[in-house]
Amino acid sequence: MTKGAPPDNVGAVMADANPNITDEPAENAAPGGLRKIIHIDMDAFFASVEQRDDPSLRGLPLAVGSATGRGVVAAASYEARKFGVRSAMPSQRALRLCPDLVFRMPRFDVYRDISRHIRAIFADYTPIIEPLSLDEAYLDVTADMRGIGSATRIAELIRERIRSELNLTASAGVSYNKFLAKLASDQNKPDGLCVIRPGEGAQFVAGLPVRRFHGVGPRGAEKMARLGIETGEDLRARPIEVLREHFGSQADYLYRAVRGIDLRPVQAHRRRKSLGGERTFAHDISSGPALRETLDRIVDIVWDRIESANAHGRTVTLKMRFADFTLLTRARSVEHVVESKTDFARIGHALLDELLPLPQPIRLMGLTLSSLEGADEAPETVEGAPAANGTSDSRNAQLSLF
Ligand code: DCP
Ligand code: MG
Repeated sequence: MTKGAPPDNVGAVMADANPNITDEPAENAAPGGLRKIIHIDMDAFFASVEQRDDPSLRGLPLAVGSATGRGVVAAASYEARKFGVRSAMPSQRALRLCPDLVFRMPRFDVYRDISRHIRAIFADYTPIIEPLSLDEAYLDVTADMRGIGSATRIAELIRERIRSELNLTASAGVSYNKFLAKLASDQNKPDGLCVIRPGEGAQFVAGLPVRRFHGVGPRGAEKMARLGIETGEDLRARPIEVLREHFGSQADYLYRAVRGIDLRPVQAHRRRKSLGGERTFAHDISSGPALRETLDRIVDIVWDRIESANAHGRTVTLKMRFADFTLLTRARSVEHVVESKTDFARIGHALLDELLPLPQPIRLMGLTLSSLEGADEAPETVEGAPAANGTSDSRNAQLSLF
């Protein structure tokens, strides 16, 4: 990917390069009219569950995760967030920001049970459910199968049931595509609801920082900042060719999204094929101890994800990208499944040890578990937005359900 200086036309509003994309809402229509999509996301999920089950934790800044060594915060209660504590932050840093921070270890079995329960609630309103993780999902409620009358009302009913049946809160976003529904659920967190009505999407997106867009991770946001792109409006001002040059396969998704257009259908019952994570370093590394330590950190994060997804897999793949960008992968499979974090780490280290000493420093390391059985449905990757698909040819916008 090109880092490069911002192009000459920074700030200029360019004409749409793709004549097939006009504007929302008609471009978002499924055959028969606009879709009605709800995105539901539990509030401070792991932390709220711990506060629910242990009243002494209520009102306190709480982090779920390990406080020791190289532990990271998995979830932070809203009280902790006031101090700047966030998911994925090293616990030691979180403690510096908030010395009174209380830590609890995660209880994945409990989170999984709750996840099953909320999915059962969703299923009372639609069969078209696409979970993104244990605590969030897209629902397509276009069909309104229970005749409730509005997508907003369905979202309210779901939130009320989560509160009464589980004693937890969820936030919901209601809109006419996935991109907007997810932005909306984040808008009034915690315990909030936000509706983006047909015709409002592009304007809503224009004022938001790009890091809030699903598919734009921290690295993507940094890259955009280097190009002078901070908000949806900035992004919209860039022609498709420029986005393609800098953001490759993500360009078309971004180009549409920033216009409030997202054609991706809600996909029920997708299955993961693999689960992993990777890390790019600020400085290339090559020494054995540094490589091993890095691998341990990746194992910590990836194994959490594997547990969250209840995934069981047989193949571990180590990936390294060298300073000159050449890629090397090494994989090993076990006969049954990789049973534990210790096994996962052991195989990862064995793969690494076989490659030492490295011919040159590396800039990225990743570890993946694949040949999965029984994993939860696939979430979209955090960094790479999924390709848009589906078609839209109907201008019969059906606005009433909002
Ligand atoms: N999680 C994790 N590691 C991360 C991010 C999240 O283990 N880097 C876990 C803990 C979270 C849960 O996944 O509780 C859900 O993630 P969310 O991003 O939805 O965050 P929360 O539900 O904690 O907070 P919010 O109210 O912002 O949704
Ligand atoms: Mg959440």
